Amino acid sequence: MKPQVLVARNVFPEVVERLREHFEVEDNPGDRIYTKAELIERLKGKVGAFTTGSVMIDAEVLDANPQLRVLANMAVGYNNFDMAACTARGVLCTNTPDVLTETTADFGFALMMATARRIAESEHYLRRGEWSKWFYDMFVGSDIHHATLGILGMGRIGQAIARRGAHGFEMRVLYHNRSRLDPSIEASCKATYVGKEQLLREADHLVIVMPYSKESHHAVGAPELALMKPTATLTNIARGGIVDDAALAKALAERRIAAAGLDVFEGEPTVHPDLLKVPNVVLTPHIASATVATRRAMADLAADNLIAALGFGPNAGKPPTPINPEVMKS
Ligand code: 8YV
Repeated sequence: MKPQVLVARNVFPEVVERLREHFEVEDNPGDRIYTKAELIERLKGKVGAFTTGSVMIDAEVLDANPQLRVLANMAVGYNNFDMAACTARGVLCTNTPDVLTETTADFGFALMMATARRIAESEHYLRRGEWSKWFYDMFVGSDIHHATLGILGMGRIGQAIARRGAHGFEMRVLYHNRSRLDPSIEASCKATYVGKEQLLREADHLVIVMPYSKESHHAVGAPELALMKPTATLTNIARGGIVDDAALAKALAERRIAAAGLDVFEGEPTVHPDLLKVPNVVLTPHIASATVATRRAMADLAADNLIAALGFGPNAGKPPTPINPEVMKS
């Protein structure tokens, strides 16, 4: 009898088939979003789970399923896992870094550009049939090239955005991070480390790429927005909850900053109603990693992790991208 695993969301059928070579798989082709009670029930008897960012795993879920050994998240972010609870119970967690870095950076840059150059707002105007003549200040925005790019969170994706800005658009790049990067990385990104306050004050375009945690909750709220230039833009491709969406909607409505581009939201897929009312925000439904090739690479890596962590395949016992490898030693 093969070990049982749960594939908690719908994914590429080929990836599910690959999992079936090693496991009894309960999949979710209807893509039902399980309630916590349903998730607990579905996990019964399963030693592993293939999850995405919407599948919340906490101590209650784990305690109801003490047989669970491995959680493979198809995402680089893993704030849907209570890591302390997983590690304390010896549950190995994996994520999908690297494979989505460049794709996500492309999107972050695109969203920043759409925001600065008012692409969505002007398209809506055209579609409404309001375009009747050219005028000199029609949808004037702000330049990207030679402007100051401020990056909050300088991990792999932040660095990839910095490289695009510095080398492609000759931007001045400032960053703030929990820790300062190695000088060789700073040099390759042409990026200068500054304090958070200086970053907020000097950025023409602020891009948020930091991970979400209790500590980063509302890292950008009313006080931080108040430091920004009235001409500045803010782009968030990290996680909902890092920005205080209500405070941002107010700042946008009062034109205290020029515009925002948001791919992630507090409580998504619900979007703060005030954000839907302001014109100077570009809103996208958490699609920064959404290219066919990258989503497939993420699914493949999550499957590789699940297979290897449960002791199968060519890398048996050596999952490629563990989050808490310390549980493998115990
Ligand atoms: C995913 C993401 O689309 O990888 C991440 O952390 O935010 C996105 O790439 C999403 O989380 C699905 O799991």
